Amino acid sequence: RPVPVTVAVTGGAGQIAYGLLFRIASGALLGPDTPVRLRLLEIPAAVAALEGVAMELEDGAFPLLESVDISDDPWLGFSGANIALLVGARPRTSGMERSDLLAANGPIFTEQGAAINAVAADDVKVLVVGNPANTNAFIAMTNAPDVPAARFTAMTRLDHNRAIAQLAKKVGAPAADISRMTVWGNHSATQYPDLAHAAVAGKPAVELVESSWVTEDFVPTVQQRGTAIIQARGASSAASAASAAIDHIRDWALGTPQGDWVSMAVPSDGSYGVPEGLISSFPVTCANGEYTIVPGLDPDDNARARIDASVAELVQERDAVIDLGFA
Ligand code: NAX
Repeated sequence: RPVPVTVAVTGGAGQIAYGLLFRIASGALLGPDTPVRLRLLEIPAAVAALEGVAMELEDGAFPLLESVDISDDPWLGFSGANIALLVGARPRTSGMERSDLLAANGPIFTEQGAAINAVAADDVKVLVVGNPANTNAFIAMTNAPDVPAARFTAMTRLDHNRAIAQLAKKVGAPAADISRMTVWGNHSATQYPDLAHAAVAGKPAVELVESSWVTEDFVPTVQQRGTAIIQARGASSAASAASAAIDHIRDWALGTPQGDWVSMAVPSDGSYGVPEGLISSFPVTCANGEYTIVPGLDPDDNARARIDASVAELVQERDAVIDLGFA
């Protein structure tokens, strides 16, 4: 019988987790042969609700689900974790500036980074979903000096999937026909969804759509999609975010298809002029449990300016959390 994988999930009683946990339990994360041990983390006020989620997981009688442990202590919750999904975060409430959000989340990701450093498995892979995701991941990474920095990533896969969906709809092709989509920068409205290298059934996407559609429709629609979902649903994206988190980890662990790539926010190695160590979204390929930033793309002047603007925002966020003493 294969060795079970321990998956820690924070924000276990939240709405993304409610979509995420049942798919993990069903085998969607690591395939139908890998048993899973879930460790769910919450704040004390939400532990009762988390007990309810754990009861429902039990009631699923999932053949692959070996155990479910719940805790409000990161030093227990991340113990032995091979995969850590940092979904819980302090939400932005009305009147809160972005700087307030950084300050509110700093202590959470400082503590969780330290706990991962101390008690997670040696091979731990970390995905931060909770916003501001890139900078929260930066804080966690900085507070985990013994874990290789490359293991700390943030989620732009939902943006990537949204971009694929928009292009697929535009050209009337199934999403499965779209390859080499790219999202650059921050998971925020400054992100740059870039279809310069995207293909539809192997054909360059730029030959199939008008450039005015790209600038006036595609890019703003992807950037504003989160807001559109909130307006329509009265709540932020949850099931689609959960699905994107599954995609991110599955591809990182099991590999990307030949000839395709995905978008992940990862610590920069200096590629594409992104300052080293900044957690920014890049096109990456994955194999053998590791990702590699796709080399040698040549962003045109417009793309360059868009990437630079998003990276400048990330630099500001990084400097703000360093000033606040979180990194
Ligand atoms: P919810 O408010 O439904 O759930 C969050 C849960 O996290 C709550 O139950 C809360 O008690 C818990 N939590 C807060 N602090 C915690 C801590 N220190 N340890 C453990 N648990 C803690 O939010 P949900 O809709 O699930 O969204 C979660 C996060 O994902 C938010 O920050 C949200 O902004 C972010 N998102 C990120 C996306 C991305 O693409 N990167 C897209 C979706 C989503 O907006």
